Amino acid sequence: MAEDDDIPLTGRVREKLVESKQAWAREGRLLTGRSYPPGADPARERLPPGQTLVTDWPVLDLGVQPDVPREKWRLRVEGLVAAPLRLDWEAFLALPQAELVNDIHCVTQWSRYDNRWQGVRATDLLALARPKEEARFVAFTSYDGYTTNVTRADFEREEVLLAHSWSGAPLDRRHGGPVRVVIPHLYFWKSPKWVTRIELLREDRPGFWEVRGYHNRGDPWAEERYG
Ligand SMILES: Nc1nc2c(c(=O)[nH]1)N[C@H]1C(S)=C(S)[C@@H](COP(=O)(O)O)O[C@H]1N2
Ligand SMILES: [Mo]
Repeated sequence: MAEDDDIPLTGRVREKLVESKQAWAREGRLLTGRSYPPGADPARERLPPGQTLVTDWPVLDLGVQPDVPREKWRLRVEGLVAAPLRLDWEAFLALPQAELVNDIHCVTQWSRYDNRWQGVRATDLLALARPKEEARFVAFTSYDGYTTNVTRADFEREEVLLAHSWSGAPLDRRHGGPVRVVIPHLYFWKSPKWVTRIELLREDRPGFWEVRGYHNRGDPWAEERYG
């Protein structure tokens, strides 16, 4: 499966779920506009506005959790790069490894603190691929056909990881194993599970939720949920 250039969005996506999330986006549901209590210093708050803390870890996707064995898994970094990469599992693990702890904020209003990830930093990956000057945007494609987009500046940050492990164990398939992206400073829909392709682009290319009414950037501190 994994070798194809085109990864079609699976026909089995949960259409109903997608439709209702899209309708929420249209109506601005979940836009709390909530501000912190008087006297609170937003710069010192850990929980972004409108979020609720959870201790479990909800699973959210389009209803298909692709089963990608490590031997078949590939990661490509291409587009506007001087040295396109095509990594298999062994090559990926041979890259410098990092461990990071961060908080997750999902647009559906849950946040989860202190997630411990192991993987490869985006900055290390990009140092190898050497993006060209004109590369300003990044588009991700996953094995389930999911796509999402960020600016190069949002991807090229110290805390952005291509994670293969969580809490010291291989990342569970339900949460995006073998490898998912983790971009902790944006809402979690910007962190693609089962990632296989990273493209550096001159022009922005809105992804699955971005064309369905979600915000293009998704900063939880600014409540950039929709539009
Ligand atoms: N490949 C892929 N990545 C995805 C999604 C998806 O449907 N497919 N859903 C996104 C959304 S909307 C969220 S909130 C998080 C959920 O990650 P989790 O299931 O590990 O909590 O994954 C994001 N990454
Ligand atoms: Mo989400």
